[in-house]
Parts: sequence; C-alpha cells; structure tokens
Amino acid sequence: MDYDVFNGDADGIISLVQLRLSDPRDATLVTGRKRDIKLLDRVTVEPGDKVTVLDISLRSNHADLERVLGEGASVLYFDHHNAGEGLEHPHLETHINTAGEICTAVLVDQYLGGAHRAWAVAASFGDNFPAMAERLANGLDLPMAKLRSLGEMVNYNGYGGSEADLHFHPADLYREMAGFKSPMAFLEEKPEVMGKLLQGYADDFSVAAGSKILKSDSTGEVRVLPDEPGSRRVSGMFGNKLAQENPDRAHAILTEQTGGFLVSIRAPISRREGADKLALQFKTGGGRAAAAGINHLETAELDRFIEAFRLAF
Ligand SMILES: [Mn+2]
Repeated sequence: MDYDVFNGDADGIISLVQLRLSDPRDATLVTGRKRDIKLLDRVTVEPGDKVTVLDISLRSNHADLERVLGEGASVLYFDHHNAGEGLEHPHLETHINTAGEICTAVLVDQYLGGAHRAWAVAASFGDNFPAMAERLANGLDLPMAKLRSLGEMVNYNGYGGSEADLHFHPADLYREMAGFKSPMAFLEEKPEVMGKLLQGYADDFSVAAGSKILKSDSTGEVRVLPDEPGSRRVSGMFGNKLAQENPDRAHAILTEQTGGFLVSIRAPISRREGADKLALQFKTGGGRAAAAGINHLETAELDRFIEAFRLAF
C-alpha cells in the first residue's frame, strides 16, 4: 500500500492535488487538522511501499520517518518547516526549503516545472504568502481574487478543536478538489464546496464579532467566545483580524470549555512582546513573545488572568 501523508491545510492539500495531477496514484490518505503535524506515526508500511509526505516538519516526524524507511519504504518528502538535523537515506528524497515566503506548494510547483501553477497560487494565498502568490502569477491571466478566497477558505477549514469541528475532513476536501486541472475548473464545477466554506466562515465570524467583551481599552481587549465548534474554528483568525485592525492593542481570545477557557494571546503588532510572559504565569501556558496561549484557564482564575493581562500590556 502506498501512502499520501499531508497537512490538512491549504498548502498540504493543494500540494497533493498538484502532485497527483502529474503522477496519479491510488494511495491511502493520512491527514488531519492543521495543528496535527505528527502524521507519520499513523503509517505502517511493507517493503517497497511508496510514501509521499507534504507540509509537515521533518523534525517533528524524524523518528517515524526513520522507522518507515527502516521498514523498507521509499519516501518522497516536500516541506518548508524546520527540519531539525534532517535525515539521509538512500530511499529518501527530500525537497526542503525553509526560506521565507516558500511554502510546500511552491516546492511542488518547482518540482513539476510549474505544471499546475494556478493551484500553487491558491495555496500560497492560503498559507498567507500573498506576495509569493503574486510573483507566481506574474504574466499569467489568473482570477486572483477567486484564488485568494479559495486558499483562505481551505486554510480556514483546517482549524478546529477536533476533526469533528471541521466542515470537511481534510481527506474529503482533498477528494473534492483532486483531479481538477485548475482551481478555476474546480470552482466552476463544484461551487457547493466553496459555498459551504464561505457560509460557515461568515457565520463563525458574525458569532465571534458579537462575542462578550470582558475588558477593552486602548491598550488591550479580552473577549470570550462560546463553547461551540464555530468558536474553535475561527478563534485564531478572529484574533489575528482584531490585531491587524488595532496594531497598538494586545488581544486575548478566550473560548469557553468545560471548567474554564482555552486562551489565545496576541501581543500588539507594533511591539511584538509579552505574550509568552503572560501565558507562563498560568499552569498550562506557553508560546512565543508575539503569540502565546493557555490550554486551560480555570474559571476561578479568570479575574487573575484579566489583571495579569492589564499589567502585561
Ligand atoms: Mn505550509
């Protein structure tokens, strides 16, 4: 059995669409939410199996990649995330480039000599590399607004607290798009797929926009979203949108969960620091200076969090 292992976001799914247009193969699909990046641990192979891996970090999958190669598979690997110390093996072919703006669909586009360029443009928009999308499309007459929307909606589909929260399982969304020579043909022939994602996105955003505000002033805003699939799908994107609209303000998006909240913290865009220090004051907190989170903030700790947020920013 052959395996196609890919991240469940726009870049992962569309990389596979491109590759299988040029090299059709009936493989078992292994994918999940955007955050599920340890995917090779789900793969057990027989000698001679072919495994293709797209858009998940080699560092995070290093041990299982070694195991799969040891079990006798040959592996073709494309990615743009940190590869750690990498790996060399006679049956491993890697196309890894961590340069800014390069996403996996661009690496696949290069590998295929630009054969399915419009798909790579949509994927670049979806992975949040609009400048790269414009460069790839240079000289071609492509419907850029449609490709941007497609990339962004496929990316949105990858977010959720569990696979049950997603509008489409990423393997199903791949199957919807697979085989179409261009994203334009896909959009033309299956408008219901984009229709469902656009509607879901609009609904999720309107719930988020109307969410409860716990604190708001010129230095920061704290919001709480209800315990619903739509909140878990959209909380990250909603927080980014608030941050972009108010670059001098810090933001915390709390999503209700049993006994407390999942917390996502964004430092002000104008000085990207302090998010990690705030998160680390709580047991399940962690992250980076610009963006951090708390996996579970107890309801009883809410007041302490709001006070710590006020002091942090
Ligand atoms: Mn990517």
